[in-house]
Amino acid sequence: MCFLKLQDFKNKSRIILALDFPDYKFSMSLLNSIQDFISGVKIGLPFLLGVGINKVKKLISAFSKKLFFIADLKLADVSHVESLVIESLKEMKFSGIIAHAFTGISGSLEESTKRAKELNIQVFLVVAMSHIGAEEILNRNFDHLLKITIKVDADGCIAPATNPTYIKRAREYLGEDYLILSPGIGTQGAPPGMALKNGADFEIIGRMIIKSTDPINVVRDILKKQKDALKIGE
Ligand code: 3DU
Repeated sequence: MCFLKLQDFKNKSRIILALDFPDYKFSMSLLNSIQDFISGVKIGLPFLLGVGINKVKKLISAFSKKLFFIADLKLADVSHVESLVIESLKEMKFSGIIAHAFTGISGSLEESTKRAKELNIQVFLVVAMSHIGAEEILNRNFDHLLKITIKVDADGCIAPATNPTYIKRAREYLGEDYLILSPGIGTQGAPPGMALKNGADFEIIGRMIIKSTDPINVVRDILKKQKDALKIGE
C-alpha cells in the first residue's frame, strides 16, 4: 500500500486548513468547494469532540484521496498513552498527528514516534507557539525542542508565523529534511506568505478562511500572496 506523505502535496498547495469549529455540514461543503486549492486539513480537538468520531471518519474518507489529514490533539503524555491515541487516530485514517515536544524523549516521544512510524503516521512537534504567553515558558526552550525534533526523527515541527524568527531558526537548525508547518496567518496577525518567505513549507490557516463570507475567493487570494512570497514561476 502506498502512503502519501505531506511533502508529496507541496506542489499542489501550501495551505493546510484548520478545522476547529464543530460544524460538520458547513465543513463538508467548504471542503467540497476548496479541496483542489488546499493540501491538507488539520482537525482540532473542538471539532473532534463536537462532531464526534464517526462524522470525522466520514469526512476523512470523503476527501482522503485529495487531502492530507492531520489530527491536532497536541499530545503531551507518556509513551504508552500517546501510542494508544496514535493507534486510534490511525483507525480514523489520519495521516499525521501533532504532539508537543516538551514531554521529552525517554518515556514519551522516543516510543510514541516509533509507534507512529510503524503505522505510517507522520509526526509534527510543537517547538514554539504564536500566543504571547508562549514566551513565558515554551518558546524559551525553542532550541532544545528543535534538538528533540531531530533526536526522535519527527517529520517536522510547528512554528509560528507571528514570529518568523522562529521559522528561520528552525529551518537553519533542521535543514531541508524536515517540514515546517506554520499557524498564525490571518486572524492572528501574520499575512499570507509570511511563513513561507521565512522557510516554512505550509501555512496552517483557519478563521481567515472559515469565517469569511466568500471562502473560495479568500483561498484564491491567499494562494496568490503565497505565490508572490515564494516567487514561484517568476
Ligand atoms: O488562527 P486560526 O483560526 O488560523 O487557527 C490557527 C490554528 O493553528 C488553530 O487550529 C490552533 O490550534 C493552531 N495553532 C495556533 O494557532 C498557534 C500555535 O502556536 C499552534 C497551533
